[in-house]
Amino acid sequence: MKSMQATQEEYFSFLRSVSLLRDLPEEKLAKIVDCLEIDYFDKGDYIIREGEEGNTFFIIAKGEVCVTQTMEGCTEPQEIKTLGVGDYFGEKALISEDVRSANIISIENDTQCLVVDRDNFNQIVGTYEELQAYLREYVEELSRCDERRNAL
Ligand code: WNU
Repeated sequence: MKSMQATQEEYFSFLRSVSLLRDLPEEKLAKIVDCLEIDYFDKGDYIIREGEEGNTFFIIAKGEVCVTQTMEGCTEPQEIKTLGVGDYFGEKALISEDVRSANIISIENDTQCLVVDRDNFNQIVGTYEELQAYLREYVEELSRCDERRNAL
């Protein structure tokens, strides 16, 4: 029977297709492949809960998720965007050393996420200045988006 598990090589070329990782040196990408875990989620599953502590970074390998967030004046968290294959999330809690700032909910069955823990994330991103600078800027932009939404 053919294994359902993708080969290391398939992960390697998938990761190369992720815009964030496009310019990473070969050996760093290989390191991510070595430390990867895969998590599977069904429709409606919470991958991340706003306000909880988090120590992981995710890359979507299959399926779709939606991002929702508490908003002033709303009783229910509001949907702010959807993410699909090749998109990533969870970097903000790691970079700002804060709790999770939004919910991430699987909106398909069999959504698959590649998961990188904080230590590996720091080793990969922390030793690659351009990537670190890019993510820091992006995270600041997200905070501004959060403020703007709540100011409406
Ligand atoms: C947003 N506000 C906040 C997204 C993913 C990656 C990048 C946008 Cl580089 P976390 C919750 C996660 C958070 C982000 C993600 O949700 N997120 C947002 C927003 O407008 N978070 N506060 N949009 S999708 C996205 C840019 O990854 O990281 O660890 O957990 O706080």
